[in-house]
Amino acid sequence: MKVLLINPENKKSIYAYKPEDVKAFWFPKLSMPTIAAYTPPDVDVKIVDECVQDIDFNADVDLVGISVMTFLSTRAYEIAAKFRARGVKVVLGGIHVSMCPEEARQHADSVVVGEAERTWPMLIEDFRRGEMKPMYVEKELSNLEHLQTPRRDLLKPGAYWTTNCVQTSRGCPFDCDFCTVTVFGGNQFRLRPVDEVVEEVRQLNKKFVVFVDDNIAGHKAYAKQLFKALIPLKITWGSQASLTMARDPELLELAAKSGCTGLFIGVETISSDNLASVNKRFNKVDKFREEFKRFHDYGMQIMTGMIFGFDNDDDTVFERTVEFLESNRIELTMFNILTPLPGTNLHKQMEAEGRIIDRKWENYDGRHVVFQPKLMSPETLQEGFLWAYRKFFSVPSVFKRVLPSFWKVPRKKLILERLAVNYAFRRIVKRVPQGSLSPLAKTLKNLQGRLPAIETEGLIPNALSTMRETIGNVSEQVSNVGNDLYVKVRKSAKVQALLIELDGTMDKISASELKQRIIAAVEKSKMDIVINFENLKKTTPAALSTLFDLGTLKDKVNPYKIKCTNLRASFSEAIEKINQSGLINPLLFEIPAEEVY
Ligand code: B12
Ligand code: SF4
Repeated sequence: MKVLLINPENKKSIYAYKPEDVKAFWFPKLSMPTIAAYTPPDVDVKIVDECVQDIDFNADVDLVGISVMTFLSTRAYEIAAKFRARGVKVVLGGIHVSMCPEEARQHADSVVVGEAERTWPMLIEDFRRGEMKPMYVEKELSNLEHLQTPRRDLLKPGAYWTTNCVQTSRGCPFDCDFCTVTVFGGNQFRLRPVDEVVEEVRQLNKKFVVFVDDNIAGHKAYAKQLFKALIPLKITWGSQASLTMARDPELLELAAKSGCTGLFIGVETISSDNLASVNKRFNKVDKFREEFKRFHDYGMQIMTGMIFGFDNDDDTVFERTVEFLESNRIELTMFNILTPLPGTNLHKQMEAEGRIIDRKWENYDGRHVVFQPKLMSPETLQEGFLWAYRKFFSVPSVFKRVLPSFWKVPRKKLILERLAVNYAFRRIVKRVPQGSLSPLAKTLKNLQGRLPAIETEGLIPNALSTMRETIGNVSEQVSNVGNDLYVKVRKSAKVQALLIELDGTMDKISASELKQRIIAAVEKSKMDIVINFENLKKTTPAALSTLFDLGTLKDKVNPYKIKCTNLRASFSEAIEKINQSGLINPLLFEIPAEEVY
């Protein structure tokens, strides 16, 4: 009996990797090598990975198995149809099939739902007897003991950056709304016995290994045990981990000692509101800088996973994110557009909100906008994503990010490798459209920032937040900023207006600068401005009358309006004082927060 296992690739996509890209930084998934390992020994089994090989549709085979990720399902169904037209039976399996089994059934003779270590051998036996069932469902999750070693020998030799891929765990202890890992593997984090992992690594007899886990540090005690056991093997390795790894100094030290040279880390966004909205609160934005530094101090390279398009992302997110990554000297990044993958909470939520605008699975690759974003248009999101990619992999950015770690990296050769991978990414970036930032992005960026506040006399505290503190109801939003004035801006999703969030302290000088910026922003954006005073800690009557001084403000922004929310509730005392001095701006009007949020 002859079985052909196929890993599809959408070669029509401009984002598809070319053989030279695969050779430069790509490694295979273990899906097909694992299925091959569970194929009975008397069966002749071959693997074709379309990333590096062409499929021979006339091949002499009895059964074809295809591994299906969502964005490759269209291609997988195309391949299935070609073999089935010849009368060859086709089995589909993998994550997409497990999430959408009824859809996959339309395109195959049989589908395998869930993990297949137990069901695949059963399917083969049924097939031999001519009794293959239309669906095999694995309801249990195996305990990962005594797994067969994946058949890496069946992968095209020399085609990949590395094929030394080993899995130590399945699943993840977390459950981020956009991710399928926990949906597929259950929220049970399963671990392979350390000695079995070590033995597999030893048998590979290779200097560099990739652990294709979802979160290698998901179980700290296990990870420490594993890293200790790896030390004598004197390998170097890379993997995927959550930022929580940086919070355990012993774990980090053991990772470094065991040879960790780099990690892919799902940072996702630089907004804590975004993280909260997708159940990823364990990423702490205010700790990012310090946590990255801890990895860097051990000479480890960080590849961040960043996602654009969350509900709090507006036109400025692209530039801010790239600047943030550059300032933290992040060596590599994988930008993604938020994608509501089937089976995820995010998908359910977007579906319920009627926000899905594209149902073509080939566009669910993290590079296309398939939903309606909240604070920007789909076009702005698409263009901004492309812009960020190009900017991040531009030559000045590469030098800014990679070279400073020269002194920290234990072996200088690693720096050359890091430059080479950046160069390889540049090749891809140059093949795809260049992208652009929306004109609004610049306006918003110019308006926001930190303005120094010098005055210390006559400051009046925000009555609203004082009251909240007294009753112990301080929202997560209230930040611990210092004395300066912090200005955050975004476009309102509800009305045609720019929303300005003030935080910190506003004195006369910072108020005057803010006013100039507001005038410039109105001229450029042609929109009303709404200023929220809810989180401004302190200000002076003089600062408020400077900001709202009629003579300069009204004429300059006409016909647009400057509106406020939470001004009177926060600073009634200051307003009272201005009233007494007769300086209050009669056109300044307050609107309820619900109108704009
Ligand atoms: C390593 C990895 C990568 C690597 C390498 C990927 C590559 N060469 O394609 C990197 C980091 C580069 C990567 C990139 C991406 N990845 Co990835 N990746 C993984 C990861 C962590 C491990 C894959 C692996 O080797 N698993 C081990 C094998 C043994 O498990 P398995 O694939 O589930 O296979 C089992 C069963 O599913 C089943 N099975 C699978 N196929 C078949 C076929 C048949 C016929 C049968 C019978 C059974 C069967 O049997 C196997 C044994 O039980 C998985 C998560 C995971 N735990 O699987 C994500 C995962 C596969 N990736 C995912 C995604 C989204 C991506 C990206 C699109 C992200 C992005 N936007 O850039 C890219 C695109 C990759 C590409 N091909 O272009 C998603 C897929 C979601 C989906 N619905 O499609 C996953 C599930 C993670 C997630 N966050 O949800 N990825
Ligand atoms: S931490 Fe990473 S792997 Fe785990 S659920 Fe979140 S996104 Fe998925």
